[in-house]
Amino acid sequence: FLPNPKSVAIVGCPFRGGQTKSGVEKGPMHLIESGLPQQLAKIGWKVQFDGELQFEHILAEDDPPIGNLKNPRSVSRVSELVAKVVGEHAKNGQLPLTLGGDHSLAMGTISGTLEKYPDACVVWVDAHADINTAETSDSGNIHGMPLSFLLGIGTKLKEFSWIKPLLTPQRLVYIGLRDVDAGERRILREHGIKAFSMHDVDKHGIGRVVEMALDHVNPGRTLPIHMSFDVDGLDPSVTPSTGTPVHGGLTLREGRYICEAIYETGCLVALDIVEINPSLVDEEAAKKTVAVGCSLVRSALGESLL
Ligand code: HAR
Ligand code: MN
Ligand code: MN
Ligand code: MN
Repeated sequence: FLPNPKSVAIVGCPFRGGQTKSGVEKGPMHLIESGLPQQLAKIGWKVQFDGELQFEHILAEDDPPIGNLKNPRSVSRVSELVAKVVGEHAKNGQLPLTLGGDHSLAMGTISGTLEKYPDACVVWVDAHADINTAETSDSGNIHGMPLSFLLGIGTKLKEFSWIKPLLTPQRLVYIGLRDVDAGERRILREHGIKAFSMHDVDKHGIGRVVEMALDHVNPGRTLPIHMSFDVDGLDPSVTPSTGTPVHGGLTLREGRYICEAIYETGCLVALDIVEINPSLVDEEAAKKTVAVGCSLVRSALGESLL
């Protein structure tokens, strides 16, 4: 499925409305300015980047909570636009690389991927399950909920009626989980969704975990893969500049190994890198986190170590 010639379209999404900390909207520009487009060109990709998407005109000026959901109209409109842009790049035969921004954007990116590849599977790398519904979420932050919308779980809201719940539970797999809410555990169990926690990574090693994850969602390695990578899946010592760090995460090598192994399948069709917040901690931490973000993308797009 990898485009040939290799062609990547960078979709910069300066959006923070899925959570409450400011600064995550600056993530995409930091990745760009640290040279990500040039790095991808250097490893053989034709790179299209026409500047970040502009969201100001579609952010709802008046966006009171619906139930406990924060910024629901803005999140919905932004994701709907992202779905269109990602879907168009995919239809053009490009690999959409979405730079966040917070993880609510995945409602858009995965919707866009499924538009072109209805049988795509999703590899979700994260400390969190991001599968709360409006009913189970304590925070009301929609970045903790995108997968419930994509799966069509929970109360349907007319504001999000553009989302086609095309993702099925058996086409989703997680790696890196270690902060899962009680309501999310129930959802994972009820829907039989496969998840590899940090316990599994410690027990089996990352090589075996990625193999088992792919055997579950993509047994013949014949389905397209959308990888959604939240940098908080890595340990905070590796990616400190993120809004909800959780200790005990993936090492840099484990994170890059996941990306390398997904590239090796030849099935990657879309990639998200989200939740880099350069305004948290300090400048050194931001630089480090951005550099790690770039290295994950390079690994997923085939940078070889030898
Ligand atoms: N589970 C919590 C919630 O729903 C925390 C979610 C934190 N989310 C992210 N995305 N950083 O993975 O609010
Ligand atoms: Mn997370
Ligand atoms: Mn928690
Ligand atoms: Mn996430």
